[in-house]
Amino acid sequence: MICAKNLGITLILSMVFVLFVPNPINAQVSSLDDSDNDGLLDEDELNIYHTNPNHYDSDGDSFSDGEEIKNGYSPLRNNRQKMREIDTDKDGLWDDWEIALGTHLNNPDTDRDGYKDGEEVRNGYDPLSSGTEKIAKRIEVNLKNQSLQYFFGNAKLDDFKISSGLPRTPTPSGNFTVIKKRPTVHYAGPGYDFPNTKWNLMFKEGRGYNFYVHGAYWHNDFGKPKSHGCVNVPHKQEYMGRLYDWADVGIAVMIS
Ligand SMILES: [Ca+2]
Ligand SMILES: [Ca+2]
Ligand SMILES: [Ca+2]
Ligand SMILES: [Ca+2]
Repeated sequence: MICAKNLGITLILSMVFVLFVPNPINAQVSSLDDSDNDGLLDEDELNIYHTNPNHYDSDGDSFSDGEEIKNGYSPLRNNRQKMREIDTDKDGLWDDWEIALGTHLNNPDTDRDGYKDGEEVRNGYDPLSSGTEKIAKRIEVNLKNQSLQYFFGNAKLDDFKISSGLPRTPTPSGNFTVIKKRPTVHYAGPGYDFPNTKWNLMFKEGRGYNFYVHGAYWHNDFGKPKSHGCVNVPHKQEYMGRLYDWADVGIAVMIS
């Protein structure tokens, strides 16, 4: 027989249990913790960014890991270096590309098949598995947004503003391929003369005028039409330089 006093204790204990037993929703949330409250989940800090999940500022430069990632800076270097400018494990892939591809920032051979990640991407192989299936590279230009993106399979490696042709000298739209890579070109015509222009990817041959994606050092108006028909990209190693090095003759250039 349960006496009144024991019944009361049992009821209280049951209520306490109902209040504190973890429910399945809370259990799921715990795997999505951001322990140091820097805007990056613990598991992403461990698996993707290789930052400290228990310290909001891994490199001690007073900018939080989350803030640095959001703005393209390395959370592991305290000298305000952009991830697009550094290759931490020297495998031929920039740090932001490694994040886009899901490869390891600090291990040059993510799939341990004896070939460096960068070597695999350069030759069109998957750096995440040792298969021999080829992965396509492509460049996409969006004339309406004045932007360029390029992809290795489904992984978007970059996305930035460009300047396409002015209304009287439009950039052709359609599906092209890289026909030729030229390290430097001298662009000249009525009213313009731009020698030593670096990083030129030709995608269409015309009568006396060829169309390229290339660096442009004579303006900084990216995001607005500006050119005589080519696609202008910032004339910097971390923009056009690395796109030029990555691109192969024959890859798709889709302009819409
Ligand atoms: Ca965090
Ligand atoms: Ca920091
Ligand atoms: Ca790398
Ligand atoms: Ca490998």
